[in-house]
Amino acid sequence: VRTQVAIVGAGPAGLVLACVLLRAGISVEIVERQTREAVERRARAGLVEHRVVEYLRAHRLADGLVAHGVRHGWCDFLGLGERLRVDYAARAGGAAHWVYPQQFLVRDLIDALETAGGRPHFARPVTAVHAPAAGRPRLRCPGLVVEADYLVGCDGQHGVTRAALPAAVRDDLSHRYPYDWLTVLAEVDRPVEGVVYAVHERGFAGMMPRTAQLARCYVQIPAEDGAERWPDERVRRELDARLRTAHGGLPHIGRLTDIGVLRMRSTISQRLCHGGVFLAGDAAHLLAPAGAKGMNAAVADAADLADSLVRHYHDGDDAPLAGYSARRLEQVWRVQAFSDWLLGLLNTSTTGAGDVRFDLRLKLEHIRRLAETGPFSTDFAHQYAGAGEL
Ligand code: RFL
Repeated sequence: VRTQVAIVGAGPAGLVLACVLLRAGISVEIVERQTREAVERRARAGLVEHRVVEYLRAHRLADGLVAHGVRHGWCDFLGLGERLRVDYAARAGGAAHWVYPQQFLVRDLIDALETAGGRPHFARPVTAVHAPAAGRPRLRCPGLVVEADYLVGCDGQHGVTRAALPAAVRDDLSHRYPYDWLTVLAEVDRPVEGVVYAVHERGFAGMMPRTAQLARCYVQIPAEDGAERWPDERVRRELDARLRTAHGGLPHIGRLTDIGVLRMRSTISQRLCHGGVFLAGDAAHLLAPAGAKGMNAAVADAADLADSLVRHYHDGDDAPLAGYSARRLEQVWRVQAFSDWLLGLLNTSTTGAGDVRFDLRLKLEHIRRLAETGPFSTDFAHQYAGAGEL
């Protein structure tokens, strides 16, 4: 098959890119390893930034999100017996998150793609990507070879596209944090009203709204600890110990599902293109998983690349495509710096000498400044909510 743009991976990045290009009259082939049912069931992110929602809205890709998502503009920090509310939407000129599970957004995007005439190839793992420095790129999967003007790898951190680019071109920069996060989906007896971050001497714990019956919870654990060392009872005990405060107010946690460990690491490639091949989303950068930035950055990459490709095909202007890597890396590093700072605030240092209460007392001081009005909390609010435009 010959096409203008070939896309590997039908996650948020690949699907947004495919929808925008197809509607602009550019031919697209999108190839996904998993079945449609599997990608529509994969529960991951849930907080969509203000600027991402605005972009999706402007491209008529946010109907489901706006109809069924919930706007969310504050978060609570628990620490040393205090519960401090950070009303970030008020400080960011009304910019807020929308709570909408990633798998619902993915389902909506697949529907939109099909309505626009797209036919995604599901259950076709790409086994090889040919990424020449000059000339047309190609991908191969069972029963199909696609040759394209441009090929975009939206196939995540372990995808084949990033592996097909020369390591010296990507020049990855990586960082390993000295702890991991256990993550579970918890059934709750009523919706979690808002994001809760607990800083605690036993380590961080967090609770994020997802649906009326489900919350995503996180528990800081020692680096390289295995999920098998965390039976339900132990997870429940730690969530209780770290999230309960004298102020109470959190829903009861019922059955736990989808237990996994997030290895806390970041990798950012220093170059996101090579010849006609581009990287977007997790394939280009695995961000520190705090502040709910991964899916949002993935859509932001797709939005930039879609606009750049439209300019190339409609106006013959190649400058936007040539600047994609530099433009996105500037934004991505800004987001990474924010997430890295938030991780430092949330996680308890388990290695340092001295009294853990000293560390907690310091954290509380930062949190108090986030809860007050002033330039510190205003800057946090803008970055956290993703104020402004993509
Ligand atoms: P995705 O979503 O991983 O999609 C990549 C797609 O590529 C397919 N694929 C292939 N297809 C064909 N051939 C191959 N050889 C292929 N190899 C892979 C995969 O099957 C898949 O469908 O990447 P994308 O589009 O870049 O999107 C990135 C986001 O999914 C990711 O950053 C977020 O989920 C991260 N993340 C969160 N981000 C947020 O913005 N807010 C959050 O609240 C948030 N919470 C989370 C998260 C990630 C989590 N996990 C499990 C990693 C919570 C969790 C638990």
